[in-house]
Amino acid sequence: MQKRRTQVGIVGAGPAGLMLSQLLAREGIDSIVIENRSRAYCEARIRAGLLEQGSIDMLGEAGVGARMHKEGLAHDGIELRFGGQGHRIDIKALTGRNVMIYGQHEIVKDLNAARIAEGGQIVFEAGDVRIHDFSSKAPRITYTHGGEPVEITCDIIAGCDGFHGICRPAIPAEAITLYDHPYPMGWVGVLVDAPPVSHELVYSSTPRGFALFTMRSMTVSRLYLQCGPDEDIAEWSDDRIWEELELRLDGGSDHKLPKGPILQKGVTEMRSFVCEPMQFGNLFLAGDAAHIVPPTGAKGMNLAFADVRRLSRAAADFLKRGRREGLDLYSQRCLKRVWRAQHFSWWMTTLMHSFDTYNAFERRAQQSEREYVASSAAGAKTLAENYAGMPWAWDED
Ligand code: RFL
Ligand code: PHB
Repeated sequence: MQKRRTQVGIVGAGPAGLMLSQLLAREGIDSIVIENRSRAYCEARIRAGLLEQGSIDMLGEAGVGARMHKEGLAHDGIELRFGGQGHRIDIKALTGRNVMIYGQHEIVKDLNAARIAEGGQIVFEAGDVRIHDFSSKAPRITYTHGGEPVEITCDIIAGCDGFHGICRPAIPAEAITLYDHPYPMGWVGVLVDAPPVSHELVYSSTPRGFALFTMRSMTVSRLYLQCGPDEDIAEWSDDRIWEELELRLDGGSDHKLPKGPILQKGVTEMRSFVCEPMQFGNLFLAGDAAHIVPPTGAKGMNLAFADVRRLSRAAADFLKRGRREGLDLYSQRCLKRVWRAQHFSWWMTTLMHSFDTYNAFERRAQQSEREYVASSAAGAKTLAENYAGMPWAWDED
């Protein structure tokens, strides 16, 4: 058995794990990231696209913002469409902040490159990853690499291994409360080699269901359609996707949907989930390992970054100065932002999707809420403030 030692053992090389490793390195703290997939797989996984102002700033401060600033698309607003009309929400005018379109897989590439260039340690294609003794002062991670067993001893373990990872299930069930709220729908997502329909994102609510028109660049579109909860992507031919997108753009004359080859397609489930507390002994969960949101509010990766920003500071305070307060209060402090994003994501989802179970009253009340957001400065500002992301000062210690 090969034996290794580090200060922070990080399980998972997604945005949370890689950013944590990068922030810790900036504090002079040593970490090893253990990932069960290959680097190529992680760098090709198409997921999030929208960064809040706080995440944009954080990538810059972490020394990985150069390509994002060059290639990312800064957006000042979004369009909500319903009843055949578009309503622009001017995020910049309402909050003084903006958002950025830059693919999660590009961020993962930038973080991998930066970590590896600085001598950071990331183990890809690790097998049988397990965590042990995390209630003690010397937690361990074991895994196999190239068929060889390896053991890492560390001071703390960061569980950054996503919703389906091994860290959260390792916590004794009686020590945590799980809040789980599935939705009766999913999203079909496609990546298309064609320019976006509009220079800003369009969130469209129609009686046929919701659609989102977003992008990865000015030549590649990312399009989503509300579908049933467990749908098979094989049921969604390219023709069916285009027909549904046209109908749900509900565009009248002001939008013409550009078409092109579909490069990738898949179905995403919709769920709200929180694990409380997000820690046990010397194991700290961050990102999707601790909580997930439906993608309507574009909050998942942004929350993952907020968690690891806090965790990196708390870990530095403990490992450099022996002060444990930040670690002890990690979960409590994270959860204020987590629950704000949970409510906002649930609210955006219920605002814009069609629910088969709604009665006539619920449909009219939902319509009234959409009209309120689009026509009242206070309604629009609430959406804008949450969409751009609450500033760091809002939940600073
Ligand atoms: P990840 O990205 O799931 O990374 C976890 C990593 O852990 C690895 N892993 C393991 N490693 C070792 N051993 C094991 N046993 C392991 N099990 C798993 C995995 O291979 C992976 O590399 O979690 P992380 O880092 O917390 O990041 C979270 C984000 O990925 C997620 O919240 C976002 O993608 C959510 N999301 C969005 N977030 C935004 O902020 N803005 C958006 O615009 C946005 N759009 C989206 C989204 C998610 C979507 N899908 C597909 C769920 C749009 C979609 C369609
Ligand atoms: C994306 O670009 O993939 C995206 C943007 C905004 C969302 C969800 C996904 O709300």
